[in-house]
Amino acid sequence: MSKRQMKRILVTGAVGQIGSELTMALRERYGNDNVLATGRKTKPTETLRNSGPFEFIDIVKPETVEKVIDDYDIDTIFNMAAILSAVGEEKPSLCWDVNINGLYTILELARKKEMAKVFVPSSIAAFGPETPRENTPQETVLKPKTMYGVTKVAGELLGNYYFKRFGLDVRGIRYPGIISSETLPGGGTTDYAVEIFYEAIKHKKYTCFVREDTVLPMMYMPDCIKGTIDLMEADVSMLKHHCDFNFAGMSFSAGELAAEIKKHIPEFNCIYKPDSRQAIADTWPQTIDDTAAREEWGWQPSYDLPSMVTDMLEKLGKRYEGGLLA
Ligand code: AKB
Repeated sequence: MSKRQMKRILVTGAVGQIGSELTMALRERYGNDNVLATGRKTKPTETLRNSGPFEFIDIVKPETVEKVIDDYDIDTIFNMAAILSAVGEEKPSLCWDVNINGLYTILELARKKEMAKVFVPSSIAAFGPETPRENTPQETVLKPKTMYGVTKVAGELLGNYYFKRFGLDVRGIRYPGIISSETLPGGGTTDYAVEIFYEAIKHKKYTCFVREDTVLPMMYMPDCIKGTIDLMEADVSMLKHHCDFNFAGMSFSAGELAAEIKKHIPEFNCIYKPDSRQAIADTWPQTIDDTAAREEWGWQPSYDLPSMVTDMLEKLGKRYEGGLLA
């Protein structure tokens, strides 16, 4: 296993919720011109477009990926392009195509071109109803009941296989629900934990699509970005795991989140009308044991529920006042 550094980075799914902020953080760290942002069809924001290179690609069309890898002399890929859990249940075939065939394209190109590193995100969706829901262990039952979860388990196994079989340095994290103020998530089960902020500021009310007592693991974006980059920069000799790190920030119920927002916006009212996403949430863990991440690469989150809510409301509030959000 080589210990090559990341120098010329490709981010797929760079217009998405995590990809957009990850790209900006990587540009700050590795230089704007060294981080190529790519998307499939959504137009990038001006910030993303003007701060460094941007190209449209489709990860299920290998030739479009290979072209940008060659044109930009890429040695590292953060594969953030994905179909999330709720859309994955509506379109299972698309979910498989993007999350598995797309990932295979990325791993094969990375192997053939002897790249330094590849980041492959997994998710708490890799777990299922047979998994212990409290303090979910690192090594446990992986029997997801969604297509998204199936692709996440297969992605972890595939990444670990490429590491062992071909010596490709593939790394990955099981992301919880990610809460952020820059780009809205799309098509996930944990999206309510972001939408609630926009609606609380704009309309002082929100209809939540999971029950009030639904507890899920969540994380604030600054922690998510820091953890992702820290894992990728960790010395490979310290890692016993590779593509399947449990990764925890905080856990709270939808009702606890609404109550915390209400402390800042007393008029805010949240009502609960569970839809089909409730059944997905009910198969996922409530709290996560991330000892392996802490021990192997020093993971330590900074935000808890009160500090995350304060920061989110401050950031979104400023964007509304500045007319940046409609
Ligand atoms: C989703 O809800 O599908 C994602 C995830 C937890 O992976 N946010």
